[in-house]
Amino acid sequence: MMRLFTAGPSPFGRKVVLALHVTGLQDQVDIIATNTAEPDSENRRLNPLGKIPTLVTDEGPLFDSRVILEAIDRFAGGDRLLPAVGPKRTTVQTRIALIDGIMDAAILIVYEGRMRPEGMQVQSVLDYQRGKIERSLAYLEDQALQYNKGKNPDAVDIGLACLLDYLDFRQVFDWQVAAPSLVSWMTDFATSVSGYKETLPEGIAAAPWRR
Ligand SMILES: N[C@@H](CCC(=O)N[C@@H](CS)C(=O)NCC(=O)O)C(=O)O
Repeated sequence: MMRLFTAGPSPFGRKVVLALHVTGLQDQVDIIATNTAEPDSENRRLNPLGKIPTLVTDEGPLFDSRVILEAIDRFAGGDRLLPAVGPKRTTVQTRIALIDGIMDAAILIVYEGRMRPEGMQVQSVLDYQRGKIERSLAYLEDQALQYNKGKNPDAVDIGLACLLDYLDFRQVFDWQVAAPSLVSWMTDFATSVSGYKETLPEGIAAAPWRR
């Protein structure tokens, strides 16, 4: 049995849980609710960065989410979450880097509010991260993405769904205004992909595709 250190609200952790659902491997993993702020945690011993997700496998502790999704793809026989080899794989990896980069910016904004004492947040720091989110959403909007992979999303699709829900969950950025075409993308993803509803962060606001 593998063990996954994660937390319900984590968009990076949710990527892994969704990838396990999509590949049918979810029964092979015990999920361990993890508080990243706890100093003496098993997760910190396994992953000195202390970040989640960490997946403990026969091959050792694996992190981060991008690496874990590549491993899950391999455990599931390959060519499920990423194309096997060649330029298509590199293109997908670049798209994953974009989505993860937007998530990092969103998390830094949330941490500015959570970790700095009240009144010590610096607007220019927040704006710098918001700029990344704004430009990246405009870039995605320009691509007029459509979700048409049914039950078999790739690692980019999984990341994008987790990202948009996280932006809503933490109310970091109104992506529906910045990238209106992603509403139908999200609706098609949510209605096609197994595990979408089960993995929603608890307390996320209602939306038509979350019903
Ligand atoms: N690049 C990492 C990012 C993971 C990450 O930032 N996770 C957050 C929770 S969503 C975390 O562990 N934060 C605590 C910390 O940074 O110490 C990944 O893809 O897994």
